Amino acid sequence: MTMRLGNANLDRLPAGIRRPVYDRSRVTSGIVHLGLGAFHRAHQAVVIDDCLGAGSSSWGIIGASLRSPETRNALAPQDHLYTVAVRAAEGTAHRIIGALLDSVVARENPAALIERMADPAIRIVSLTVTEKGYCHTPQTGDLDERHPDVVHDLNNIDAPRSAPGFIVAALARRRTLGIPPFTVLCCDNLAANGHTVQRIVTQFAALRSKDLGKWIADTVAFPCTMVDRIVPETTQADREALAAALGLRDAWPVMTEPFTQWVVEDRFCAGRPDLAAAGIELVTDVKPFELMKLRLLNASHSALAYLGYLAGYETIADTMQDPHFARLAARVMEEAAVTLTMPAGTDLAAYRASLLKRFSNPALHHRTWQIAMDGSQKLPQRLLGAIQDRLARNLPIATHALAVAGWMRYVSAIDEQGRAIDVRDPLAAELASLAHEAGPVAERLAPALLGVAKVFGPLGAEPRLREAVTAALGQLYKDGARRAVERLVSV
Ligand code: CS2
Repeated sequence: MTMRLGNANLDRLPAGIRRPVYDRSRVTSGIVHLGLGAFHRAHQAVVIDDCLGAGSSSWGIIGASLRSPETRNALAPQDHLYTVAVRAAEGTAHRIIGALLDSVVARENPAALIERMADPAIRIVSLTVTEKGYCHTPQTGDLDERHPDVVHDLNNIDAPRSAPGFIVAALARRRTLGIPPFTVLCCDNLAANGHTVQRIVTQFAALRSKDLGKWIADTVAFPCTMVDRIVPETTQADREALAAALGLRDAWPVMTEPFTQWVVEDRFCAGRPDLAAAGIELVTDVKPFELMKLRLLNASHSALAYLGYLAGYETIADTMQDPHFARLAARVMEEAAVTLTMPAGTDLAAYRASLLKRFSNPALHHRTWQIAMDGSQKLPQRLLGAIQDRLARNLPIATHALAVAGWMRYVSAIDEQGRAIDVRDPLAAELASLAHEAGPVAERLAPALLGVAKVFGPLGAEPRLREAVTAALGQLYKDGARRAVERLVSV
């Protein structure tokens, strides 16, 4: 049986494989990361690995999974080392990351996580808990005070479940002990992510005590960030291919693309690693980067995911092989582009072209189903903001409307062949029941779903949106996604 990756056998790796260039035993922890998924491990942890290599040795990462023990169970027996496989058409490059020093599972021992977060050595708490992990209303960006995890956490302040619950518990502990606060660094695709998380956390804290809410608002930094790297879920086949390449077994490697970008607002309250040394863009205003990414990359990604799934495509790369769908992605970007002010130094045409190329990467097996997940949390910042801005200028919204209609058809949970769709979304049950009541009739289903205020807010009542989405959904029911996309891009 192949030996397991670990500190003791790094020197057995084939010569071409990058590995930590620093002495891991001398690295101390400075960051607690909540949400130890593949994205964090392929993105921020790689940057921190570079920082450690460049001498910032007090910024190692303690990773926390909020619920599942799977990642910890996979990584602990291999000294928290893991492989990042960077895949391109030309081949795969492997790199072993050493930045993750330890991991905890919050569900098993919430007190242990709070204690780690309250440790004065920890100066940053970063997060990738996905959009739904913030217990907020995506439409407004406010804490959802009736969210079951929020209710739970307010009743169990020392044994929370949610990310905001842990942050508030740890900050409260630090305040009591006279330890200065850490920076909260959100790395999820939320609109104005730092500001949004600041609002959520201070609202949560104020429900515990006004003073605590004020102390957090006054002393904690919540920088905004734009994060970008495509990281599909790791499969069993990926693990096997990797073992063959490494000669060692890695229970949970992560698969990604060559491109990576992290733009960070340079506002930290307790120091930070030398991110510039790792090539990270530190800026005073992340907004133009964030809007560019959400409205160009994520919007077209979601459009490809819903409509591609309905058309029977398994992955984004498969979907992009269909020239009509490749044009659909370009069209979404064209519609969104006029709503953007591009960041200084970024060329719109080159950015768009690079997205189309990244989506077409044949070496990435990025499932349309994976991206289709949690649409109720993603639509506002990806599609609805651009729709709102275009309507304000009286511009047509046909492509965005087709994407929204694709989401509607998808969350109705029955595909074009009459088979069930495994819809994963916090609102899945509510959406499916609305769809069931309305039946497969665009004139009924579109207004019913546009009425879901948590997703659409007042925009849902806008007649031009209703009309465009109803027409697009009608097309999807009549002709199917493939024909509807073809027709849209042919005019
Ligand atoms: C994707 C993103 O799953 C999704 O919704 O659109 O995870 C996307 O791959 C990343 O944001 C790319 O940076």
